[in-house]
Amino acid sequence: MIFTSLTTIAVCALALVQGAPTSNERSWEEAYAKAESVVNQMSLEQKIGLATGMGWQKTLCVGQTHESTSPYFPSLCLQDSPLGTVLASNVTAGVSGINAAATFDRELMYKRAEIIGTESRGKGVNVQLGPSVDIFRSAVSGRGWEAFGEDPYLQGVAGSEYVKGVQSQNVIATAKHFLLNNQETNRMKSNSDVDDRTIHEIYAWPYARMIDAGLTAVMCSYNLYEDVHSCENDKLLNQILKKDMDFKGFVMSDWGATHSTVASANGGLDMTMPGDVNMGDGLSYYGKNLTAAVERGDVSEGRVTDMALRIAAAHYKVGQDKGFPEVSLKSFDRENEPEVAVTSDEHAKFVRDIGAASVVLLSNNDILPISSEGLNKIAIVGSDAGPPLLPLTTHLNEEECEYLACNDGTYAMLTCILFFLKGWGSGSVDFPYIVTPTEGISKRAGESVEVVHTYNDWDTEAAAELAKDADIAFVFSKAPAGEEFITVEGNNDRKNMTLWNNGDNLIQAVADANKNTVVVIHSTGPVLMPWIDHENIKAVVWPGLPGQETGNSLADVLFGDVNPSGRLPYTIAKNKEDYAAHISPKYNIEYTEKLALGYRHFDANDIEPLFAFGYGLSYSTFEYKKIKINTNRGKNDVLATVTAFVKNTGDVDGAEVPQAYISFPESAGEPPKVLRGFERVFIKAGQQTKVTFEFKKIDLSIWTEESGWTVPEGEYTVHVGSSSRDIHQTAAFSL
Ligand SMILES: *[C@@H]1O[C@H](CO)[C@@H](O)[C@H](O)[C@H]1NC(C)=O
Ligand SMILES: *[C@@H]1O[C@H](CO)[C@@H](O)[C@H](O)[C@H]1NC(C)=O
Ligand SMILES: CC(=O)N[C@H]1CO[C@H](CO)[C@@H](O)[C@@H]1O
Repeated sequence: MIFTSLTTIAVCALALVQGAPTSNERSWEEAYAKAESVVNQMSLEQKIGLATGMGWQKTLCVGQTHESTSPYFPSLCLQDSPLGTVLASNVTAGVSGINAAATFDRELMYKRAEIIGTESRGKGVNVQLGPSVDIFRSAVSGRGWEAFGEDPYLQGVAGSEYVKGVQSQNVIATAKHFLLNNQETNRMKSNSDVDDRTIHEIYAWPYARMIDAGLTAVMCSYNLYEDVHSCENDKLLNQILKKDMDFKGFVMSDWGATHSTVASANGGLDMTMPGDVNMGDGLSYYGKNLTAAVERGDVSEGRVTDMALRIAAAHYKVGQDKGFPEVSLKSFDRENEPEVAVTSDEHAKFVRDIGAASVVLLSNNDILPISSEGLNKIAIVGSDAGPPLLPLTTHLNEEECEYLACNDGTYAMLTCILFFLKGWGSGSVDFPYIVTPTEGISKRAGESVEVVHTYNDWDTEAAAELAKDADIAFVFSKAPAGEEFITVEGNNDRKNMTLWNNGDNLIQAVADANKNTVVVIHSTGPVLMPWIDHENIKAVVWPGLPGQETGNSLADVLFGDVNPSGRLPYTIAKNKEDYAAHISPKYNIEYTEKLALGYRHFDANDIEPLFAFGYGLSYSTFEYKKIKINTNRGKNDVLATVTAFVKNTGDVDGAEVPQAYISFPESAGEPPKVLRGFERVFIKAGQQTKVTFEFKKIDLSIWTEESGWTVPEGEYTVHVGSSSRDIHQTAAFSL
């Protein structure tokens, strides 16, 4: 069964049927007051009902809590994913988290999340299982693409915008996976061995920022820390999350990550998901087991009240207690159920725009944007430019998927349609349609241009033949990855950093044949580029995982309708060995790099990356001037303010992403520099704009075990530039 024209699958222009959000968010005080008035009337069993999932595949949602009838408290529906609503049709398949990060644009990050929130609400989803803020510790980690890259500051900003956007739609956002879940290999049984300072400054940092932004739920992870499972880890949940970071919402387990009754309840777990002891067995560590533990006195009733209060307060805080829609999901084997449509033309337009804004232009030797002058023929090579061979929304069993090769077609999120979650893991959603790169480019090129293509990745001779007399040749390749419970060609974490499907040979063959070769790569993370210095490769384009509008977003940038401004949210190294951290096959995963992760490690060890963190080209040029510092110790928590002027010195309008990196005083023991500010600014050709970076106490602090967050005394340097390796202006101040 091969579906040749997937794009004819209804491009739904759907009326939004869900009502508008009903009420504004409440403060935690107001939310707790409401929660107390209800929870104080509940029996022990009713409180435990809030904390216990009804079981795997027992309801339409991937997780659902029990209702309380008198006093009334609704059953809450929990549903993946960090990029939309899974197991549902008529939803938007937007850009991945890693693309949101690549925009370096707070407004786009917020707007993306607002759409995720609107659609979740429309589907009756109370608890949205995103954002993921797992730090991209290893360049080949399987789920790095769901989150926001290698830098904790960037993760903190992107995570906070996500929380604000989703919660503005009366939906509870869930930050995950707490904590130290940075690889898929052995994720159920490995122990992450990390020192306290590194935990606070790198891995817990984004959570602290999201808590400031009003975060209502956290998901604890599969792995262990200090030889204790995360979901019963007193130090992680009670001490760091709830005490040090003052988290007032609730903690749910990852699916099947609960391993006990008493230790979990006392260790800080507020809700077990999906409820079962083993997924689908109908038993539970909470439910009756928790009632018995309270009756025995092993868990206090006060602790159970705290669980129920945290859950109820989250619900009231986001204002989902009035007019919240009914659940409407396709779910597991009910794909013929009628479903509310929540996608729209407006959402699709946004996906196209943010897709274009997240394209990173890695190199460009005067070939882009494509000029229509003398353009008669375009060649497109590679399966990564074409349609998936499988339908985009159907259940298929594993044999069918393997038979048709799961990694066929353009890589826009996940193209493997497998089992019930059809993608590669719970971080995916169904595509309503997909505009392939070939379609996007052909449409934009217009009828006067001949576009020829081959999707055969293995016949390099045919590819060269096709490319040789084209005015410009695009060669596409990819490197997918995904969640642990599905393995494709032996990968979840990627086994290597090489392109898939013969990519390097294909690129080499096309470049040998055509002197205007443009390479386009869809990847979850860095890949090796042995062909990077080939003289015929005139540009390398890096669009990430852009979702349903992938071809249109790409064409917008290739033809210059959008001036690229995407930036790398991770470092692309020349060699795999250049990275600080690697996937560990051991039980005990030692985070020996400590604070020197990603670009911090490249800086500390003076290693030249292939493409630096924060890097990305524009069709214009920018000049930085007049950096100025004001120190205002103690005022509104802001210790220093830095301003600079950025001028668009080219002849096209475009956005620039000035970034501010801080060097701490020598004595602080920090890596050479760390990101502490960025701003995406749109500047017309010839114009200039002022950018301002404010550094708060937390931005200039380090974590010490003796005194917590501390501002070290001494000289700080601010570096303002357009990437971590392209610093234009520097200034110093003392605190
Ligand atoms: C209570 O938990 C144990 C595992 O510790 C499990 O075997 C048992 O079936 C559970 N009881 C119920 C009623 O779910
Ligand atoms: C890397 O892994 C991919 C995907 O499994 C595979 O296609 C490729 O051949 C591997 N490359 C090397 C050099 O092993
Ligand atoms: C209301 C609406 O447009 N529903 C559509 C949802 O998607 C399915 C296919 O997955 C269509 O058949 C429905 O028409």
